[in-house]
Amino acid sequence: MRLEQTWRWYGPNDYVSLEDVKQAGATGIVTALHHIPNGEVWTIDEIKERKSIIESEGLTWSVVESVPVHEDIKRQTGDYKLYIENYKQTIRNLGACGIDTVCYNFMPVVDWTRTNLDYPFEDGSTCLGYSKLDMAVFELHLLKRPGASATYSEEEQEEARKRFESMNDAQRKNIVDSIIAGLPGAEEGYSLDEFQSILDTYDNIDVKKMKEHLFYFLNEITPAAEEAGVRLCIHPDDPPFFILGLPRVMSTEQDVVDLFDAVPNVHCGLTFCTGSFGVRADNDLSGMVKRLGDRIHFIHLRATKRDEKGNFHEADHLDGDVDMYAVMKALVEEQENRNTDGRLDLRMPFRPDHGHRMLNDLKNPGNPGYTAIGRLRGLAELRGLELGIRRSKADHK
Ligand code: DNO
Repeated sequence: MRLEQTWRWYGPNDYVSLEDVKQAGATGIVTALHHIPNGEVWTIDEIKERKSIIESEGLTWSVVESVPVHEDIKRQTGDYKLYIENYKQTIRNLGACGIDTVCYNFMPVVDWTRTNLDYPFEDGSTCLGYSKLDMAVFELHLLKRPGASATYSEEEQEEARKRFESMNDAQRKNIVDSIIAGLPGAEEGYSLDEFQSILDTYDNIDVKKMKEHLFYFLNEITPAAEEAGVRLCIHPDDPPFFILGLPRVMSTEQDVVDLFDAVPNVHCGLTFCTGSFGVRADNDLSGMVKRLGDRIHFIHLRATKRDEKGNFHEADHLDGDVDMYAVMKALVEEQENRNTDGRLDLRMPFRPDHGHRMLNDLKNPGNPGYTAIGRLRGLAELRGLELGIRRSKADHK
Protein backbone atom coordinates (compact mmCIF):
# COMPACT_ATOMS: atom_id res chain seq x y z
CA MET A 1 0.00 0.00 0.00
CA ARG A 2 1.16 3.52 -0.72
CA LEU A 3 -0.44 6.92 -0.46
CA GLU A 4 -1.56 8.06 -3.89
CA GLN A 5 0.94 10.52 -5.39
CA THR A 6 -0.84 13.38 -7.14
CA TRP A 7 0.05 16.61 -8.88
CA ARG A 8 -1.90 19.82 -9.34
CA TRP A 9 -2.33 20.66 -12.99
CA TYR A 10 -3.98 23.88 -14.12
CA GLY A 11 -5.31 22.36 -17.33
CA PRO A 12 -4.21 22.40 -20.95
CA ASN A 13 -2.56 25.85 -20.60
CA ASP A 14 -0.34 24.82 -17.69
CA TYR A 15 3.32 25.08 -18.69
CA VAL A 16 3.90 21.82 -16.82
CA SER A 17 2.44 19.19 -19.11
CA LEU A 18 0.85 15.85 -18.30
CA GLU A 19 3.93 14.16 -19.78
CA ASP A 20 6.06 16.11 -17.28
CA VAL A 21 3.80 14.93 -14.46
CA LYS A 22 4.34 11.33 -15.50
CA GLN A 23 8.11 11.81 -15.38
CA ALA A 24 7.78 13.26 -11.90
CA GLY A 25 6.23 9.93 -10.97
CA ALA A 26 2.77 11.11 -9.91
CA THR A 27 -0.19 9.03 -11.06
CA GLY A 28 -3.13 11.17 -10.00
CA ILE A 29 -4.09 14.58 -11.32
CA VAL A 30 -5.60 17.34 -9.23
CA THR A 31 -7.36 19.87 -11.38
CA ALA A 32 -10.42 22.06 -11.90
CA LEU A 33 -12.41 23.52 -14.76
CA HIS A 34 -11.01 26.98 -14.16
CA HIS A 35 -12.69 28.40 -17.26
CA ILE A 36 -16.21 27.90 -15.87
CA PRO A 37 -17.35 31.03 -13.99
CA ASN A 38 -17.93 30.67 -10.23
CA GLY A 39 -21.45 29.59 -9.46
CA GLU A 40 -22.18 27.86 -12.77
CA VAL A 41 -22.83 24.13 -13.10
CA TRP A 42 -19.99 21.97 -14.44
CA THR A 43 -21.71 19.93 -17.11
CA ILE A 44 -21.09 16.23 -17.66
CA ASP A 45 -19.74 17.02 -21.14
CA GLU A 46 -17.16 19.47 -19.81
CA ILE A 47 -16.10 17.07 -17.06
CA LYS A 48 -15.79 14.15 -19.47
CA GLU A 49 -13.75 16.18 -21.90
CA ARG A 50 -11.19 17.08 -19.22
CA LYS A 51 -11.20 13.55 -17.86
CA SER A 52 -10.42 12.04 -21.23
CA ILE A 53 -7.45 14.41 -21.76
CA ILE A 54 -6.02 13.21 -18.45
CA GLU A 55 -6.73 9.55 -19.09
CA SER A 56 -5.25 9.65 -22.58
CA GLU A 57 -1.89 10.17 -20.83
CA GLY A 58 -2.44 7.15 -18.61
CA LEU A 59 -3.19 9.30 -15.56
CA THR A 60 -6.35 9.56 -13.47
CA TRP A 61 -8.34 12.59 -12.35
CA SER A 62 -7.92 11.97 -8.66
CA VAL A 63 -9.23 15.13 -6.98
CA VAL A 64 -11.05 18.29 -8.01
CA GLU A 65 -9.31 21.31 -6.59
CA SER A 66 -11.44 23.27 -6.34
CA VAL A 67 -15.09 23.75 -7.06
CA PRO A 68 -15.12 27.41 -5.99
CA VAL A 69 -17.78 28.60 -3.58
CA HIS A 70 -19.54 31.75 -4.78
CA GLU A 71 -19.17 34.82 -2.51
CA ASP A 72 -22.98 35.00 -2.27
CA ILE A 73 -22.95 31.60 -0.51
CA LYS A 74 -20.30 32.79 1.95
CA ARG A 75 -22.31 35.95 2.72
CA GLN A 76 -25.78 34.45 2.26
CA THR A 77 -26.73 37.26 -0.06
CA GLY A 78 -28.25 37.56 -3.53
CA ASP A 79 -28.67 34.31 -5.40
CA TYR A 80 -27.01 32.06 -2.83
CA LYS A 81 -29.78 29.48 -2.90
CA LEU A 82 -29.44 29.12 -6.65
CA TYR A 83 -25.65 28.83 -6.34
CA ILE A 84 -26.06 26.10 -3.72
CA GLU A 85 -28.36 24.18 -6.08
CA ASN A 86 -25.78 24.60 -8.84
CA TYR A 87 -23.06 23.35 -6.51
CA LYS A 88 -25.08 20.23 -5.75
CA GLN A 89 -25.57 19.61 -9.45
CA THR A 90 -21.84 19.96 -10.10
CA ILE A 91 -21.17 17.39 -7.38
CA ARG A 92 -23.73 14.99 -8.86
CA ASN A 93 -22.17 15.42 -12.29
CA LEU A 94 -18.67 14.79 -10.96
CA GLY A 95 -19.88 11.69 -9.10
CA ALA A 96 -21.58 10.43 -12.26
CA CYS A 97 -18.23 10.73 -14.05
CA GLY A 98 -16.49 8.72 -11.33
CA ILE A 99 -14.68 11.60 -9.67
CA ASP A 100 -15.07 11.15 -5.94
CA THR A 101 -13.04 13.79 -4.13
CA VAL A 102 -13.80 17.52 -4.19
CA CYS A 103 -11.72 20.19 -2.45
CA TYR A 104 -13.01 23.72 -1.83
CA ASN A 105 -12.36 26.54 0.58
CA PHE A 106 -14.45 29.02 2.48
CA MET A 107 -12.05 31.94 2.66
CA PRO A 108 -13.87 35.21 2.00
CA VAL A 109 -12.75 37.37 -0.98
CA VAL A 110 -9.23 36.01 -1.28
CA ASP A 111 -8.01 32.46 -1.62
CA TRP A 112 -4.43 31.91 -0.44
CA THR A 113 -2.44 35.07 0.22
CA ARG A 114 1.26 35.97 0.02
CA THR A 115 3.02 39.32 -0.11
CA ASN A 116 6.12 38.18 -1.98
CA LEU A 117 6.14 35.68 -4.83
CA ASP A 118 9.92 35.86 -5.30
CA TYR A 119 11.24 35.53 -1.77
CA PRO A 120 14.97 34.90 -2.13
CA PHE A 121 15.86 31.60 -0.54
CA GLU A 122 19.40 31.11 0.76
CA ASP A 123 20.37 28.56 -1.92
CA GLY A 124 19.53 30.84 -4.88
CA SER A 125 16.06 29.44 -5.51
CA THR A 126 13.01 31.55 -4.73
CA CYS A 127 9.88 30.75 -2.79
CA LEU A 128 6.68 32.42 -1.62
CA GLY A 129 6.69 34.60 1.45
CA TYR A 130 4.34 36.48 3.72
CA SER A 131 5.53 39.62 5.46
CA LYS A 132 3.38 41.25 8.09
CA LEU A 133 5.11 44.55 7.38
CA ASP A 134 4.31 44.38 3.67
CA MET A 135 0.72 43.51 4.48
CA ALA A 136 0.64 46.61 6.71
CA VAL A 137 2.04 48.73 3.86
CA PHE A 138 -0.65 47.32 1.59
CA GLU A 139 -3.56 47.88 3.95
CA LEU A 140 -2.51 51.20 5.46
CA HIS A 141 -1.00 52.98 2.47
CA LEU A 142 -2.02 51.32 -0.78
CA LEU A 143 -5.51 49.99 -0.15
CA LYS A 144 -6.18 52.46 2.70
CA ARG A 145 -8.58 50.07 4.33
CA PRO A 146 -10.76 51.82 6.93
CA GLY A 147 -10.10 50.27 10.33
CA ALA A 148 -6.81 48.67 9.31
CA SER A 149 -4.73 50.74 11.73
CA ALA A 150 -6.55 49.18 14.70
CA THR A 151 -4.91 45.86 13.88
CA TYR A 152 -1.32 47.18 14.10
CA SER A 153 0.68 48.54 17.03
CA GLU A 154 2.05 52.10 16.93
CA GLU A 155 5.53 50.76 16.18
CA GLU A 156 4.27 48.58 13.37
CA GLN A 157 2.41 51.50 11.84
CA GLU A 158 5.52 53.65 12.03
CA GLU A 159 7.65 50.93 10.48
CA ALA A 160 5.08 50.50 7.68
CA ARG A 161 5.07 54.25 6.99
CA LYS A 162 8.85 54.28 6.66
CA ARG A 163 8.86 51.26 4.43
CA PHE A 164 6.12 52.69 2.23
CA GLU A 165 8.02 55.96 1.82
CA SER A 166 11.22 54.16 0.88
CA MET A 167 9.52 52.12 -1.86
CA ASN A 168 9.37 53.05 -5.52
CA ASP A 169 6.24 52.61 -7.66
CA ALA A 170 7.32 49.24 -9.01
CA GLN A 171 7.86 47.88 -5.50
CA ARG A 172 4.45 49.16 -4.42
CA LYS A 173 2.77 47.64 -7.45
CA ASN A 174 4.53 44.37 -6.77
CA ILE A 175 2.95 44.15 -3.31
CA VAL A 176 -0.52 44.91 -4.70
CA ASP A 177 -0.13 42.35 -7.47
CA SER A 178 1.18 39.68 -5.11
CA ILE A 179 -1.77 40.09 -2.76
CA ILE A 180 -4.69 40.55 -5.09
CA ALA A 181 -3.67 39.38 -8.52
CA GLY A 182 -0.76 37.03 -8.35
CA LEU A 183 -1.75 33.59 -7.22
CA PRO A 184 -3.12 30.77 -9.32
CA GLY A 185 -6.32 29.05 -8.31
CA ALA A 186 -7.87 32.18 -6.83
CA GLU A 187 -10.64 32.43 -9.37
CA GLU A 188 -11.44 36.09 -8.92
CA GLY A 189 -9.18 39.03 -9.83
CA TYR A 190 -9.88 42.56 -8.63
CA SER A 191 -8.67 46.12 -9.05
CA LEU A 192 -7.74 47.95 -5.83
CA ASP A 193 -11.08 49.82 -5.71
CA GLU A 194 -13.14 46.74 -6.43
CA PHE A 195 -11.16 44.92 -3.80
CA GLN A 196 -12.07 47.40 -1.06
CA SER A 197 -15.72 47.40 -2.06
CA ILE A 198 -15.93 43.63 -1.88
CA LEU A 199 -14.17 43.65 1.51
CA ASP A 200 -16.89 46.06 2.66
CA THR A 201 -19.56 43.48 1.89
CA TYR A 202 -18.24 41.43 4.83
CA ASP A 203 -18.54 44.32 7.31
CA ASN A 204 -21.42 42.74 9.20
CA ILE A 205 -20.23 39.15 9.08
CA ASP A 206 -18.25 38.00 12.06
CA VAL A 207 -16.70 34.57 12.63
CA LYS A 208 -19.83 33.20 14.30
CA LYS A 209 -22.03 34.21 11.40
CA MET A 210 -19.53 33.01 8.85
CA LYS A 211 -19.45 29.59 10.54
CA GLU A 212 -23.24 29.48 10.41
CA HIS A 213 -23.07 30.17 6.68
CA LEU A 214 -20.49 27.43 6.22
CA PHE A 215 -22.48 24.87 8.19
CA TYR A 216 -25.68 25.81 6.38
CA PHE A 217 -23.95 25.32 3.03
CA LEU A 218 -22.51 21.96 4.07
CA ASN A 219 -25.73 20.68 5.53
CA GLU A 220 -27.29 21.47 2.16
CA ILE A 221 -24.66 19.90 -0.07
CA THR A 222 -23.38 16.92 1.96
CA PRO A 223 -26.45 14.72 1.35
CA ALA A 224 -26.03 15.30 -2.39
CA ALA A 225 -22.33 14.40 -2.08
CA GLU A 226 -23.15 11.22 -0.18
CA GLU A 227 -25.68 10.15 -2.81
CA ALA A 228 -23.19 10.87 -5.57
CA GLY A 229 -20.39 8.99 -3.76
CA VAL A 230 -18.31 12.16 -3.47
CA ARG A 231 -16.14 13.14 -0.50
CA LEU A 232 -15.95 16.87 0.17
CA CYS A 233 -12.82 18.26 1.78
CA ILE A 234 -12.46 21.83 2.95
CA HIS A 235 -9.08 23.48 2.59
CA PRO A 236 -7.88 25.49 5.61
CA ASP A 237 -7.33 29.24 5.60
CA ASP A 238 -3.99 30.19 4.16
CA PRO A 239 -2.54 31.91 6.11
CA PRO A 240 -4.43 30.58 9.14
CA PHE A 241 -5.08 33.91 10.85
CA PHE A 242 -7.21 36.99 10.34
CA ILE A 243 -6.23 39.19 7.44
CA LEU A 244 -7.80 42.31 5.94
CA GLY A 245 -10.45 42.43 8.66
CA LEU A 246 -12.16 39.36 7.19
CA PRO A 247 -13.72 36.53 9.18
CA ARG A 248 -11.70 33.28 9.00
CA VAL A 249 -13.30 29.99 9.98
CA MET A 250 -10.87 27.16 9.21
CA SER A 251 -7.54 27.96 10.84
CA THR A 252 -7.26 25.67 13.86
CA GLU A 253 -8.02 22.15 15.00
CA GLN A 254 -10.97 23.53 16.97
CA ASP A 255 -12.40 25.00 13.74
CA VAL A 256 -12.26 21.54 12.15
CA VAL A 257 -13.84 19.94 15.23
CA ASP A 258 -16.66 22.53 15.15
CA LEU A 259 -17.29 21.71 11.51
CA PHE A 260 -17.23 17.95 12.05
CA ASP A 261 -19.63 18.32 14.98
CA ALA A 262 -21.99 20.49 12.96
CA VAL A 263 -21.95 18.11 9.98
CA PRO A 264 -21.21 14.60 11.27
CA ASN A 265 -21.40 12.88 7.87
CA VAL A 266 -17.99 11.46 6.83
CA HIS A 267 -18.56 12.77 3.29
CA CYS A 268 -17.90 16.18 4.77
CA GLY A 269 -14.17 16.06 5.47
CA LEU A 270 -10.89 17.91 5.40
CA THR A 271 -8.03 18.71 3.04
CA PHE A 272 -5.15 18.41 5.47
CA CYS A 273 -2.68 21.09 4.40
CA THR A 274 0.49 21.10 6.50
CA GLY A 275 1.67 24.34 4.88
CA SER A 276 -1.45 26.23 5.92
CA PHE A 277 -2.09 24.77 9.38
CA GLY A 278 1.68 24.68 10.03
CA VAL A 279 2.03 28.46 10.07
CA ARG A 280 0.48 28.41 13.55
CA ALA A 281 2.69 27.03 16.31
CA ASP A 282 -0.45 25.97 18.22
CA ASN A 283 -1.55 23.52 15.51
CA ASP A 284 -0.15 20.09 16.46
CA LEU A 285 0.04 18.63 12.97
CA SER A 286 0.72 14.94 13.57
CA GLY A 287 -1.76 15.01 16.46
CA MET A 288 -4.35 16.45 14.08
CA VAL A 289 -3.82 13.51 11.72
CA LYS A 290 -4.26 11.09 14.63
CA ARG A 291 -7.41 12.76 15.89
CA LEU A 292 -9.07 13.86 12.63
CA GLY A 293 -7.55 11.33 10.24
CA ASP A 294 -10.67 9.32 9.46
CA ARG A 295 -12.15 12.39 7.78
CA ILE A 296 -9.04 13.52 5.90
CA HIS A 297 -9.80 12.95 2.22
CA PHE A 298 -6.96 14.85 0.60
CA ILE A 299 -3.50 15.93 1.73
CA HIS A 300 -1.23 18.85 0.85
CA LEU A 301 2.34 18.40 2.06
CA ARG A 302 4.60 21.41 2.36
CA ALA A 303 6.58 23.17 5.07
CA THR A 304 6.78 26.77 6.18
CA LYS A 305 9.25 28.62 8.37
CA ARG A 306 7.73 31.25 10.64
CA ASP A 307 9.18 33.89 12.94
CA GLU A 308 7.79 35.38 16.13
CA LYS A 309 6.64 38.55 14.35
CA GLY A 310 4.07 36.80 12.14
CA ASN A 311 6.15 36.46 8.95
CA PHE A 312 6.72 33.19 7.17
CA HIS A 313 8.15 31.76 3.97
CA GLU A 314 7.89 28.40 2.28
CA ALA A 315 10.77 26.15 3.25
CA ASP A 316 11.91 22.94 1.55
CA HIS A 317 9.37 20.16 1.97
CA LEU A 318 11.28 18.31 4.69
CA ASP A 319 12.53 21.45 6.38
CA GLY A 320 11.00 24.41 8.21
CA ASP A 321 8.68 24.11 11.19
CA VAL A 322 6.72 21.07 10.03
CA ASP A 323 7.78 17.72 11.46
CA MET A 324 7.12 15.96 8.16
CA TYR A 325 8.39 12.62 9.48
CA ALA A 326 5.77 12.62 12.25
CA VAL A 327 3.03 13.73 9.85
CA MET A 328 3.89 11.11 7.24
CA LYS A 329 4.06 8.39 9.88
CA ALA A 330 0.62 9.37 11.17
CA LEU A 331 -0.76 9.32 7.61
CA VAL A 332 0.71 5.88 6.93
CA GLU A 333 -0.88 4.65 10.17
CA GLU A 334 -4.22 6.19 9.21
CA GLN A 335 -4.11 4.25 5.96
CA GLU A 336 -3.32 1.04 7.86
CA ASN A 337 -6.28 1.70 10.17
CA ARG A 338 -8.59 2.20 7.21
CA ASN A 339 -7.41 -1.06 5.75
CA THR A 340 -8.01 -2.90 9.04
CA ASP A 341 -11.47 -1.33 9.28
CA GLY A 342 -12.31 -2.52 5.76
CA ARG A 343 -12.73 1.01 4.43
CA LEU A 344 -12.61 1.46 0.69
CA ASP A 345 -11.10 4.94 0.65
CA LEU A 346 -7.51 3.77 0.91
CA ARG A 347 -6.09 6.03 -1.80
CA MET A 348 -5.40 8.96 0.52
CA PRO A 349 -4.22 11.22 -2.30
CA PHE A 350 -1.46 13.67 -1.42
CA ARG A 351 0.33 16.20 -3.49
CA PRO A 352 3.61 18.02 -2.98
CA ASP A 353 2.15 21.43 -2.33
CA HIS A 354 4.13 24.23 -3.95
CA GLY A 355 7.84 24.12 -4.59
CA HIS A 356 10.68 26.53 -4.97
CA ARG A 357 11.46 28.16 -8.26
CA MET A 358 14.82 26.57 -9.01
CA LEU A 359 17.12 25.45 -11.85
CA ASN A 360 15.41 25.89 -15.23
CA ASP A 361 12.19 27.08 -13.65
CA LEU A 362 13.98 30.31 -12.71
CA LYS A 363 13.88 31.14 -16.43
CA ASN A 364 10.20 30.35 -16.68
CA PRO A 365 7.33 32.63 -15.70
CA GLY A 366 5.04 29.69 -14.76
CA ASN A 367 2.59 29.69 -11.88
CA PRO A 368 4.00 30.93 -8.55
CA GLY A 369 4.47 27.96 -6.24
CA TYR A 370 3.53 25.50 -8.96
CA THR A 371 6.89 25.04 -10.64
CA ALA A 372 7.91 21.76 -12.26
CA ILE A 373 11.29 21.16 -10.67
CA GLY A 374 10.61 22.50 -7.18
CA ARG A 375 7.56 20.29 -6.86
CA LEU A 376 9.36 17.35 -8.41
CA ARG A 377 12.01 17.70 -5.71
CA GLY A 378 9.29 17.89 -3.06
CA LEU A 379 7.52 14.81 -4.37
CA ALA A 380 10.77 12.86 -4.56
CA GLU A 381 11.63 13.71 -0.96
CA LEU A 382 8.15 12.88 0.32
CA ARG A 383 7.99 9.59 -1.53
CA GLY A 384 11.39 8.62 -0.09
CA LEU A 385 10.22 9.55 3.38
CA GLU A 386 7.11 7.41 3.01
CA LEU A 387 9.10 4.45 1.74
CA GLY A 388 11.59 4.73 4.61
CA ILE A 389 8.81 4.83 7.18
CA ARG A 390 7.06 1.81 5.68
CA ARG A 391 10.25 -0.24 5.39
CA SER A 392 11.43 0.50 8.89
CA LYS A 393 7.98 -0.30 10.31
CA ALA A 394 8.06 -3.64 8.48
CA ASP A 395 11.60 -4.35 9.71
CA HIS A 396 10.60 -3.73 13.29
CA LYS A 397 7.52 -5.90 13.28
C1 DNO B 1 -2.67 27.05 -2.74
C2 DNO B 1 -3.80 26.20 -2.65
C3 DNO B 1 -5.13 26.91 -2.54
C4 DNO B 1 -6.19 25.90 -2.43
C5 DNO B 1 -7.56 26.37 -2.35
C6 DNO B 1 -8.50 25.23 -2.10
O1 DNO B 1 -1.71 26.64 -3.24
O2 DNO B 1 -3.60 25.20 -1.75
O3 DNO B 1 -5.33 27.65 -3.70
O4 DNO B 1 -6.19 25.18 -3.58
O5 DNO B 1 -7.65 27.25 -1.36
O6 DNO B 1 -9.78 25.60 -2.42
